[in-house]
Amino acid sequence: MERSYEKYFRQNRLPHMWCPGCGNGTVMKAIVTAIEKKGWTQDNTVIVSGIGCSSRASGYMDFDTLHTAHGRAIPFATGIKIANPELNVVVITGDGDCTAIGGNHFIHGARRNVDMTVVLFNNNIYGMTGGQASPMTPLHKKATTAPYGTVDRPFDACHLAQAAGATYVARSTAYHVQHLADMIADGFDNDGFSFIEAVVQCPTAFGRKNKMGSPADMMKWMRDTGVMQAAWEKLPEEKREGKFPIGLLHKCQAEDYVTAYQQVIEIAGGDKA
Ligand SMILES: Cc1ncc(C[n+]2csc(CCOP(=O)(O)OP(=O)(O)O)c2C)c(N)n1
Ligand code: SF4
Ligand SMILES: [Mg+2]
Repeated sequence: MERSYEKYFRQNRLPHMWCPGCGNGTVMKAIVTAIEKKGWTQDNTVIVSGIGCSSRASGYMDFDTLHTAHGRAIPFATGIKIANPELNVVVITGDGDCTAIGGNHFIHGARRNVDMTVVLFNNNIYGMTGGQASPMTPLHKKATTAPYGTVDRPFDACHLAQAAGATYVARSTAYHVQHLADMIADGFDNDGFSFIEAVVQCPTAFGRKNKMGSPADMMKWMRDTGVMQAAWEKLPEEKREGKFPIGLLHKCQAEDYVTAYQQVIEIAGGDKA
């Protein structure tokens, strides 16, 4: 039987503002699928987002939600988690939101290993403001700020998350819907900073400028360029050009920030006594 996810969305906020063919709704649905899979509820889950097309998702989702300032979702989420460690905290962010204006918050959230799951909607561009290049726009791709193609080398946000200390790092795409939901659900299981990059099509601001065809063509591009991690490892260097690995990319154990902070509170309380 087809399962209904309607209850997870604020009907009075629909229809959404995303362009026809935008992949943001697919990633939003994957998050909800993962929440349901883990048995999390609308009362014990908080969704926090920054600013951008992708970050509008928090307004459509019927949980306790916070639509914060551009790039600042992770510090807000950190405060929520510290104030009430029982809550499940999910951050929705864009490639610009997370790695440009929010880049510092991102690396320090990972460094502290705050127990939250960050889902980065990577459409390779600033969608909301009309198509400026982001730090994740691939080399030589066009943007309104790079009409001849960008010469800035892009971040690999997964490498960045791992290097900064994230304890779970994965990537998937809006084409690999079930895989994406599974990667997010596995991130929920990690007691620490979990980071999932969801590659997503933006036919309006990125696809059109780079002649990537219809939204369906962009999904085929994700199908053909996203390579499962096991196959990626066997792929010779010359065949990796233009492609990227998807799946679990990194996992390790480290004490999470709330547990460490709790110990400080106990020590400080002990001093007073
Ligand atoms: C402090 C501040 N600076 C700039 C902006 C303008 N702004 C809004 S969204 C955005 C970029 C969004 O890009 P991204 O995070 O990739 O999200 P997308 O729209 O692509 O989903 C910018 C620069 C803002 N809202 N606030
Ligand atoms: S501009 Fe791009 S990311 Fe924004 S709603 Fe339209 S297709 Fe989606
Ligand atoms: Mg973007």
